[in-house]
Amino acid sequence: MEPQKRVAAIHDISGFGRCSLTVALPIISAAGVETAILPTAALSTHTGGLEGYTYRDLTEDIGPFMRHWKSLGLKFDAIYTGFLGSSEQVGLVLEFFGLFKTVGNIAVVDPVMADNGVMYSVFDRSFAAEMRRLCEKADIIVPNFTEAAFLLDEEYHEGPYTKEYTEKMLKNLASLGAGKVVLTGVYFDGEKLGAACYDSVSGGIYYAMAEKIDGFYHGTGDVFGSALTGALMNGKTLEKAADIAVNFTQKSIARTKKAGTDTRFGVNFEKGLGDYIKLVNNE
Ligand code: PXL
Repeated sequence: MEPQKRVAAIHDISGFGRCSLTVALPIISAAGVETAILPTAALSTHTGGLEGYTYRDLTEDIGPFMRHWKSLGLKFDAIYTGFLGSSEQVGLVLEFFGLFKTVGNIAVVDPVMADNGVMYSVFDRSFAAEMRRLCEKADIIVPNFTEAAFLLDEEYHEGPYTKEYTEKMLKNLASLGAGKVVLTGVYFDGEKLGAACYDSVSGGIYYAMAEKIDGFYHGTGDVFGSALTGALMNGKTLEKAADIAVNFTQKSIARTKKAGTDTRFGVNFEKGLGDYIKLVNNE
């Protein structure tokens, strides 16, 4: 049996609302991968439309956390980063890369900061330059179209998109430094939505698409990024991992839509974990 893979997941923990670590930990664990978590902040809920959330910044703990892990001789097969609260936290994650990034492992960076053409309420546009610093050092970046535009210092365009625009974005994003780009929220018509993958070494572009469901569901980027990371850690190619992650995310949205749950409460990914486990294990 192959040695178990280990991921370091660096995100906030929002107690309610199914995003960041409350999504990354169960999904990556379900993929059979050991998941070490480095919480960047503790919130009562995420900041996406839920009023009155608490926010405990954990910046001071990040340095001691990583130095302790280093002293234990820990090694990671992937570093997966998401929501970071400040430019200082970006700097600390870059330090984390300095301590734990190797030629053999991968850094998956989701530049969580914006959606639907606007920055999340806790950020302003200048934060995009901070996220760009992290994307430069990543192996794979996983932005949505808003994050992609802001990383490139461009205006956001609403979909539907053209293949030409999507592929130009993929190439411009790769030129920031990450060899591989997975752009989410890609759709060309009202029928399908998914992710576009680009490998700047092979030049290959791949679209992982599923039936489009109308509406905005919170936390889907984190569900997608976590499922992608878990699948990659099981030896799946980027294309196959994107197919698995799109399928898992789309079914989670479909279940949530059927139940009529408040879209701010995140999606029902839990009921899809059984199928996800089978897919990552080729069953
Ligand atoms: O899902 C992205 C995310 C993660 N963490 C926090 C957030 C958001 C998006 O709003 O507010 C705290």
